[in-house]
Amino acid sequence: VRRSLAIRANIPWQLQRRILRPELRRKIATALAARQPAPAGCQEDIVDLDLYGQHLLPGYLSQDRIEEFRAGLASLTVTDRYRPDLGSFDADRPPAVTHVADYDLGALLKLPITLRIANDPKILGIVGQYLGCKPTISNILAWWSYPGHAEPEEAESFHRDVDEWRFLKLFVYLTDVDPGSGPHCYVRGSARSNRLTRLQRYSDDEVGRAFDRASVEQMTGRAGDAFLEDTFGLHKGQLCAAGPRLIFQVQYSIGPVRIYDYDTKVALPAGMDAHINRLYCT
Ligand SMILES: O=C(O)CCC(=O)C(=O)O
Repeated sequence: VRRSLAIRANIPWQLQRRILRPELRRKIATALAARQPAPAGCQEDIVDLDLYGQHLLPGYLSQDRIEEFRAGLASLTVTDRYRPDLGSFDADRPPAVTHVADYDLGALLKLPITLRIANDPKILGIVGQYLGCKPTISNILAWWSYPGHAEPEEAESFHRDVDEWRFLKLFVYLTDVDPGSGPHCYVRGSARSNRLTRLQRYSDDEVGRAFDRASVEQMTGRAGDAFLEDTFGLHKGQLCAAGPRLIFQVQYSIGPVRIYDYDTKVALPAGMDAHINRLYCT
């Protein structure tokens, strides 16, 4: 019974994964967004998000907030999302095989800064404008990427996320990210392109043949730099050649991403919107 319920719940998710033409996805998303609560106002010019799929927020987190976040994470352990059998370990002592390791969602939600950033009115304004409705926070992650590997694993190769009809991800660097520490990589304009829409991983050569080299953006930056990105566009987290990278991510969508379970919840902090936080707060 549990299995058939899970499959039934996944039908809307499976369906949206079959419609891969960006313009048709946009039309369906616009119709769905119109049935949701209206977004708050947006003060920012987001033409870059509409045209290229990215909006940069340099120096987004102040040094104090970076330190607060890093101090909160310091007492927590992480796990290898692809090798859960390795159990949890200290972030600065990863097993040699581990490429990426995540903080536990429950522990992350207990850090007040997590929901404070996720509910930043400036971010919510931009996201609401892009989605066409009041956003729903649909995933929250913080993870380390580690050096010491010759071959990319999973999201370290180009791919599209096909999670929901329309969504955006906020990426916040919590360490400096130079070319050796696995800068996030994005193909600007690809979220609106019909090229390479088959659901698979793509090599750098395939992307290089399909898109102009100048549109492939290497997101180096300082701790505190952030960007909003439509990751239906082609992207990857590159292999770290030298040092590790710590990143925080919040995903916003029209509704839930139906392959995630939303069992982990905390009390809704005072002043935060119940609809926006409905999947993570009671
Ligand atoms: O690690 C990265 O920069 C890429 C992450 C990614 O592929 C994603 O969040 O969808």
